[in-house]
Amino acid sequence: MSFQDFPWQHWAQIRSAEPALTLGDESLTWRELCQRIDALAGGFHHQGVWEGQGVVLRSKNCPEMVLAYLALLQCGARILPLNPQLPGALLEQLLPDLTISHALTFGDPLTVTGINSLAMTEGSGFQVDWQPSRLTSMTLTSGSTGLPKAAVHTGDAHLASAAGVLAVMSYGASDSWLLSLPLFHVSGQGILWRWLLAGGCMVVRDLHPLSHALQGCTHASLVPTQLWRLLEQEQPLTLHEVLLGGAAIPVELTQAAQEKGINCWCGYGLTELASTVCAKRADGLPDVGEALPGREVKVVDEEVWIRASSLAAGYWKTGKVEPLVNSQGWFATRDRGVLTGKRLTILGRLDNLFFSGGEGIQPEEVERVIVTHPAVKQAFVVPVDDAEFGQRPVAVVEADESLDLSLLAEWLQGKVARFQQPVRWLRLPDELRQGGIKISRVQLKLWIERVA
Ligand code: 4YB
Repeated sequence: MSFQDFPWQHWAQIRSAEPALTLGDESLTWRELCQRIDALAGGFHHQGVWEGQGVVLRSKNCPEMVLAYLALLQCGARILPLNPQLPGALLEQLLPDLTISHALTFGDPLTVTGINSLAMTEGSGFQVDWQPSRLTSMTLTSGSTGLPKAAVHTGDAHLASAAGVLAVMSYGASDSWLLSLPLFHVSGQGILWRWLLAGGCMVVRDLHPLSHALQGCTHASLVPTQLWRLLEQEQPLTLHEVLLGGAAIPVELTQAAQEKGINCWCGYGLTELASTVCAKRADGLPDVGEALPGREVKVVDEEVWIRASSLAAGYWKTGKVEPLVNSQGWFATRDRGVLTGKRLTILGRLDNLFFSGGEGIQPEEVERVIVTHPAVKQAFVVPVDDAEFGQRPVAVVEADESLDLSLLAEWLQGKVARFQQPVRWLRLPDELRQGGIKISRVQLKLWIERVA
């Protein structure tokens, strides 16, 4: 489907009085949504936001952030949604190369020279033309080394991402997708663009507790740990479909969800690809399914390569868009994978592979076994330096308080090779949950070095 106007204007023409967006307790129709966006876009334009400018939107998900994202699109801005928990020192290094002129922040102001603060004031309506090839968003990658990069996507790429997912999952006008993952991550933006493509309903609410936020929602995107926590609660759910992703998805998890009547979809996605690349209905097998329409996947020397209409135009660097495809026109992901027929299985990140006494350890391979323990929700295997072995594996787990970790070490014996057995077991500390959807392995390693 191609839009002639901004998607919300399109839906306001044909579904004017139908519900579009639930913001906390307030419900907006497509017509009301258009009015709110017009006024906000007018306010931003009045404050000097022009087409093509880079604008920081620093917030955790909230109604204002969603309205601001849409209004900035209507101003033709190149939006950089930011995790409010990113440290100021990192932003000072990062932002100068991202050509940012304004920042809208909820919470602490952003003090980086040359960036003007924006306020949520209303003005008389404003819009640029809808141009699907305009660069609309910059999303930071969660690279394992160095500074994050900003993958820049056009509206076309976001809509191509949405179309691929909606070719397999049904989501229509009478469905509500909870904005259950942050807009500063592609998984949150994926929800928003699917909502805009389908003209369904999106729900923006405080996510704690998740079971309350989900009331009345038919769809959600979750990382595996969120679904584990949800399944522990007793509340009945209206949830029909859950799209899982972001990390390895244990089959035990999808089976437990299925028993509670939740249909699970296993997805594999990346920032550069504007979220989901492969997906399948959970079927008790550990693969992530086939490439969705509009994507091609191949494996070269164990590495997953992707070609897709949802691929970012490039990484933004001081006003230029640096291409991210290799000389053969593919995006090489740094993920290790195998194709069985057309179905892809992800083995882990090539960058996570380390050597211990000459033996290669792919941490995700060991983690997959640890999380099959019924008291474990999440596990990480991280290398620590060792004079004799070069590096040795240490396990960091999120597990039931009552679980004695030494029993876990015992339980693992015989389930993985001896060189893969972690030499220490630690509990995941709260300080490493930084508002994002993933725990950073770099931060984990630094933390282990501090506490060891
Ligand atoms: C995986 C993986 C998998 C990613 N097995 N490793 O809309 C969605 O698709 C969605 C729904 C729910 C939760 C998350 C999502 C996402 O978009 C996730 C996108 C993402 O994680 N992007 S990322 O750039 O932060 O990380 C990408 C990396 O994550 C990949 O390169 C893989 O290493 C890993 N990953 N899905 C195993 N199913």
